[in-house]
Amino acid sequence: MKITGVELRIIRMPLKSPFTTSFGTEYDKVALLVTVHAQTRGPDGDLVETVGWGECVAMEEPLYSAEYLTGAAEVIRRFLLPILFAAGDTLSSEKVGHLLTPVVGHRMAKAAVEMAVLDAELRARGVSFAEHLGAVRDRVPSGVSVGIQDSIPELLDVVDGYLAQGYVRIKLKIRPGWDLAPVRAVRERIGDDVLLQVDANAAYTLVDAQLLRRLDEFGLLLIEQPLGEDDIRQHAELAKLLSTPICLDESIVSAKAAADAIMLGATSVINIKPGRVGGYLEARRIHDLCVAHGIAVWCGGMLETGLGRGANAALAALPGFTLPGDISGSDRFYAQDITRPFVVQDGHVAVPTGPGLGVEPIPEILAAVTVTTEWIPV
Ligand code: NPG
Repeated sequence: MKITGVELRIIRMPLKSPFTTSFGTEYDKVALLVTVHAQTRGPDGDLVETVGWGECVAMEEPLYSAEYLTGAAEVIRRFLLPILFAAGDTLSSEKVGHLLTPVVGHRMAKAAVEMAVLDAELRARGVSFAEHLGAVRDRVPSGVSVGIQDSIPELLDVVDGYLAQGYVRIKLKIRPGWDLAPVRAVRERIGDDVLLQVDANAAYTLVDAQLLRRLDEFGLLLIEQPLGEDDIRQHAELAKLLSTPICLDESIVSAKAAADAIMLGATSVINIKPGRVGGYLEARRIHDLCVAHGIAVWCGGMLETGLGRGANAALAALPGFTLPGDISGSDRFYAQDITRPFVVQDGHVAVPTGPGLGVEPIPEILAAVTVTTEWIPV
């Protein structure tokens, strides 16, 4: 495959309601889309034009991770694309990660570029993401992430609403001052049978171990990323004190980091986010590693548009994804998605079956949310 040009596009989509986590409140989703235009050789040797879409999950500000949106655009434009352009017609999706190794870090930027190349390649071959990655299911259970609310009654109303829509697992965002009381109230309201987990987004330190231990009484599926991104050893210490399983998110930036965290006893469940780990192919490697170690995995979410949501659903259909992911319906965040919407039916989201991502932006809707576009010729 040979890239002939790339478009970088920034879009802004209003959220239906503000989304508050321990690191801030989002009112809009700003996303960077990467469209790769390429040529491949068809089965009879003809040149075939193909287009692939990638979505970069970096947020506007570096609060969840060191990467941020306009920084990712700069890295893609200035450092990543020249490497892929130089590969000429020897490029393939499997080579992208390796070719980009000289650039240190910037995994979200790399993931977006690899996703677009993979999509272009698979569309040309008529193969879906799900089939390529090794999916074994045609639908995946849908969990929902509930942001920090202004009051416990409001939280209970929001949770009731999601359960009525069929979500099979509730994840509550927590932070110091919004932890034991909301979790207790929700557990009492929903009963013991509904899957419930919490996500601290690195808001605590090991000094809070006694407080976090009090979450054990609520029968949580897991506690996600209680401590800092680089606190792997401290997570291992915390794991000895809690009966609630620890699940790492921010700390797992690669298959190597996952291997270290598993061997240190820092995590017994892993949230796999393709953007955070550098792409869907590294995400699959982490899945394989976790299956080998008996570590449960689930697919995280970063408020993706239908593009990333479709790819995440495909990944979550791999056999090791035994827990419901943060793969909600498009209407969890957006009045209108840029692709056909993903809907939750019987608590599940269907895995796209068409070539590549199996979904594409609807031109008028995409145009309406576009802030900037930039064409980068080879
Ligand atoms: O359903 O897409 C979703 C959101 C799930 O809570 C969610 N994501 O920490 O996992 C997280 C959180 C997040 C969102 C993190 C955006 C970073 C950016």
